[in-house]
Amino acid sequence: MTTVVSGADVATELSGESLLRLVQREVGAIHVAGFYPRDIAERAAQTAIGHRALGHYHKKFTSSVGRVYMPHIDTKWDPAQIAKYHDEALASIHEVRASFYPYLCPIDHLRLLLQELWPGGANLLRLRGRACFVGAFRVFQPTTSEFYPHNDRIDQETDAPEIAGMIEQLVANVYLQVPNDGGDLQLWLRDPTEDERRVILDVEGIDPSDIEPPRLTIHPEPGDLIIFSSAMLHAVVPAHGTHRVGMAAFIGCKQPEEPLFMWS
Ligand SMILES: O=C(O)CCC(=O)C(=O)O
Ligand SMILES: [Fe+2]
Repeated sequence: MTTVVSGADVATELSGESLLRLVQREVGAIHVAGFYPRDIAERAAQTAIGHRALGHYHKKFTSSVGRVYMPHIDTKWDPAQIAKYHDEALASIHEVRASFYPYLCPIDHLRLLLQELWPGGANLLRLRGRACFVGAFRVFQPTTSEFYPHNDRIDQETDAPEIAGMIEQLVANVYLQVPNDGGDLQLWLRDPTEDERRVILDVEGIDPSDIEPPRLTIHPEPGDLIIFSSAMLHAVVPAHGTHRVGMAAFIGCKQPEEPLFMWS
């Protein structure tokens, strides 16, 4: 993956051009304010907070953050967990979609837009031919939940042949509920060093006092869409007052003429 970031510019529109610039690392993020209606977003946040499938990430620093349905990172190279992830994937996608009915689920909307805007279109990721889940809700508890500086890369989670040729991994978050106080997204706009990479693989986060201040800090509003490189360092600071709730999807990028791939 390239390391060049020419500035800390943020694109405000989702287009084929802004996506190409993000993948080239010419902009630090795409931030579309009001991507999704605020009232429907806030209702969906309540569904996520009370969801029967709300569980937790498995690593030391991320375990305070709740997520609905199994994310790929929790497959942990374990054949039984990999089988479970793929067995449940499509039913989980359908349940997420149904939970928004009669409205369009924001991650489904994004999936359609990427299909239309990216030169090579966009597909659901399949690994060894099996469909992945996409559309995880993430629930940060007030005050206690945070993500330390980390990065996310599918090539650290699988060696399935479908990921060969990926040049960048993005992550899209649609924010459903964000308190006014805290919950900022921080972006460092650089890849982790080899030492940082080892710490992240071990505990899924670097102590924030061990690195320089972030290059970009964004306070999302409910209904906003933010897309950035998940391969570069990023963090979420604690939120105060209410839960911080979002929906997240990873986006794998090959050459522009190849389709994007989405999963959670
Ligand atoms: O919730 C956010 O703002 C971003 C969380 C994150 O680390 C990610 O989506 O990879
Ligand atoms: Fe992340």
